[in-house]
Amino acid sequence: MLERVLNGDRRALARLLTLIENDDPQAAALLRGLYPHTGRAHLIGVTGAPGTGKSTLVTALAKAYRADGHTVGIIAVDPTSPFSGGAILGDRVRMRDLSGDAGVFIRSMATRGSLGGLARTTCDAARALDAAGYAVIIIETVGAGQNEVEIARLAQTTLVVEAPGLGDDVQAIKAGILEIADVLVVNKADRPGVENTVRALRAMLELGHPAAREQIADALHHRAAANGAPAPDSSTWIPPIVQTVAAEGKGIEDVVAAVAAHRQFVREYGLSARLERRQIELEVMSRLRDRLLARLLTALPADALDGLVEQVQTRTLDPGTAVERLLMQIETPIR
Ligand SMILES: Nc1nc2c(ncn2[C@@H]2O[C@H](COP(=O)(O)OP(=O)(O)OP(=O)(O)O)[C@@H](O)[C@H]2O)c(=O)[nH]1
Ligand SMILES: [Mg+2]
Repeated sequence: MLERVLNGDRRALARLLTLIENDDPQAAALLRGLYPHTGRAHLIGVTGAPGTGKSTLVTALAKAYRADGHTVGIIAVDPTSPFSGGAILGDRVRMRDLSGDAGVFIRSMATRGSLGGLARTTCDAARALDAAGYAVIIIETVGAGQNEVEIARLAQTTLVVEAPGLGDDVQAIKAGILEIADVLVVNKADRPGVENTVRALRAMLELGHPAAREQIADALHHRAAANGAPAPDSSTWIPPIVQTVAAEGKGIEDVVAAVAAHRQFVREYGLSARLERRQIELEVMSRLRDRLLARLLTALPADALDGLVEQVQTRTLDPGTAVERLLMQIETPIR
């Protein structure tokens, strides 16, 4: 199966993705074998509020990359619920233009209720596509929750998609989603109010550099210091704002150019290795946390929480002490 995935066998790849999604032990073994063959694809994250046109944009981007001769893998993440089959179906319909193209592989992933596991599952799925040889991998997620931020961290370039007339132009900004943007796409530029959206985003960018930018600036500063020169002002990546009408394929080449410019910037300043290192650190820690938590929880008796919750509710116990009591019940060593 490993060989078949590496050779780009679509059925083997689909099967592997199912194993990954189901957290099957076989997936771990296969991923171990695939790992040395990963790290070649360019991962692009696409996120934003529901209905901003992400899937339409992803489809248009995939077509553009195909026209340039690149193979494209698409992962549409649906974190909402196991009952949102409709949304997934919608994506399939929207992306049907791409079906029949052997150079494109599309997969929808759902959480199946495993909170926190979604980022890991998506990461593994992206690795599978990477090992299977897809040159560009696009990951679409909805919204601005912790899951999306974590998923965006997997990507080398993250696009945040906004659209005019969603009622509240600063909605996404409040959720902190701008901090993860490498490229800001204002889609539905054919709609009224597009200038307001662009203006609001520009004002936000001018308010200062969010955390992610500081990290890059920090890396640049170290590099400049090593060369005995102060860091140049042009060395901070400011996310460009690109307007598109994804439904009509307008502005797509500008998005492709912005993604390429971001990639070039990251390479030019020697940031790729640094950012990857940081991503790996976060991933290993997050996997460790998940595993430790799962192990500790299985060590607890099934009814351990019930009595304690009642005591906390009746104010005979405080939550901190309740946790101490739970810890005392975990006798199994961690390993
Ligand atoms: N007017 C206009 N409509 C667009 C444009 N791009 C997409 N749409 C429409 O907007 C609707 C939502 O598009 P999707 O691509 O499904 O949006 P999405 O962000 O993927 O939606 P979710 O995945 O459900 O969050 C569809 O009816 C699209 O046809 C655009 O540039 N202009
Ligand atoms: Mg979508």
